[in-house]
Amino acid sequence: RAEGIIFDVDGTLAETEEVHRQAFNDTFARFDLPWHWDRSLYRRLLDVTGGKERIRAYVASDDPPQGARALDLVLELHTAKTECYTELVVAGAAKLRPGVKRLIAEARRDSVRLAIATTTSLPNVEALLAAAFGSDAAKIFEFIGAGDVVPRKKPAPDIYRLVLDEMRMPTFACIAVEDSRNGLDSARAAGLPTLVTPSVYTSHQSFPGAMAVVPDLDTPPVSLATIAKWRAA
Ligand code: XBP
Ligand code: MG
Repeated sequence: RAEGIIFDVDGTLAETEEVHRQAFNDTFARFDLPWHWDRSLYRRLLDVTGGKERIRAYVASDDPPQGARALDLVLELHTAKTECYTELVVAGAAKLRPGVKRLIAEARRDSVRLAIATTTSLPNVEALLAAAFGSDAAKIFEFIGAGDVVPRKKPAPDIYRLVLDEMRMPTFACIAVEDSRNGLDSARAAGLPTLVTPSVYTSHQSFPGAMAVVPDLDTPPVSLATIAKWRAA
């Protein structure tokens, strides 16, 4: 059976990308940048993980008005975006996806160790966990690998390697849960069997090498026994 489960956050624990998109757009408006990331543009921009990296990639490829000014402001823009995002999440803008709470509860009962590997910034993760789990939030995940703690974000394996190191767990004892091709490639490159629950922004992607792909953790209900069966297959 899996002795450790490492969860991605955005798209996996919760459908957060519409909230990220709103936070980016609200921030652009606050900084008087005449930019608006609509859904189809944002789907393409999600190929680049990390908010700062995403803004830079947008300026480089789309050459938008005031791009040069925005590049000077990336860190400031991103700090403001994080503030905006966490406010929205604390106010309840992102709900856990189906089955997430149930599988986490089962894992905790069975002493399966839990961690997080994400490209999103740590305050974003903490806001989501606080909104979803209340006073339990700090007890659930033994380690949260987030944001800029590694130089190369997903699809590089660095964040998963860091989390495995911190847990002092061998790769074969753990699995990853992801929603995107970038996340899958990252976890696979670190050697982790990976369960994929595609999200609104990734359902068009393909997931070669995934241990299993299911619509969400409740369809059908994914338990520790289900995961053990997939791993043995
Ligand atoms: C999620 C992301 C993140 C968020 C923005 O990828 O790409 O960049 O969209 O977060 P994954 P920040 O689910 O694969 O980890 O703005 O805090 O970087
Ligand atoms: Mg994700």
